[in-house]
Amino acid sequence: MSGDRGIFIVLEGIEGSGKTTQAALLGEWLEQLGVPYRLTREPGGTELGEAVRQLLLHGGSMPGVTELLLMLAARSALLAEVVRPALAAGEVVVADRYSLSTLAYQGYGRELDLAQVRRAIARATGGLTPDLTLVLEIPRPGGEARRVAGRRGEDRIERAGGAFHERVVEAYHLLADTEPQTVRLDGCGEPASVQARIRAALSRHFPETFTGKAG
Ligand code: T5A
Repeated sequence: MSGDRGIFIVLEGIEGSGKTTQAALLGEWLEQLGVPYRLTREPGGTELGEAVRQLLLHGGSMPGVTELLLMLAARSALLAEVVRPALAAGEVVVADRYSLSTLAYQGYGRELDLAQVRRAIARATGGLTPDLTLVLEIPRPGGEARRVAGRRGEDRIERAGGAFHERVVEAYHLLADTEPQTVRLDGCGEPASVQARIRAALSRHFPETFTGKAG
């Protein structure tokens, strides 16, 4: 546990892995269960964070370390304004991306010094770690196909190039096996099937909150 009263759950994975879709479905389930919850996304989720998101996804080029610090500036605001108060109130927080993204994209993708990235994350988050991170795994062409099918254009980070994104994919494989409280989940198939896997994982990890409630 994070030391707060609520539960902090993070959905992670490459672009198009289905995080946003699954976060919404998870919200529906929590609603049905009568469990108070909050959905967040990164970068974004606060007024400042949404302004920073515009710069990060639709602004011009910037050094990798600038990108890192902007991601973390948005995160520190989100934690202060939304996540910590929700956890303190006993809510379940479902976050669409968190620190695993920073390790994967800025650490491995941009090839910044990993120890420095970890220190910067710790500084921005005050050491708040998720109770569980679920990495939705799909092959990279699958994520790309979903983006195209959804008629969404590429943002600045999606345009970073094939080698960058291959490093991100490899990073997620590695981090899913090595980071604490992190599990891989098959993100392929119909959204309802993926959601069933997520609910089963939550029931296993948090039996007091979810046991017998999957499905
Ligand atoms: N970033 C972020 C960093 O570099 N460092 C950081 O620290 C952080 C926090 C954020 C970008 O910022 C980077 C990573 C990203 O490049 P974003 O747009 O918020 O950008 O995040 P993306 O992951 O790019 O969002 P996507 O919308 O592309 O991916 P999702 O949320 O994983 O996928 P989702 O649910 O939106 O689905 C995408 C499409 O696929 C369909 C959906 O309907 C949608 O059209 N879909 C499915 N189709 C078939 N089968 C399924 N099971 C499907 N699930 C969804």
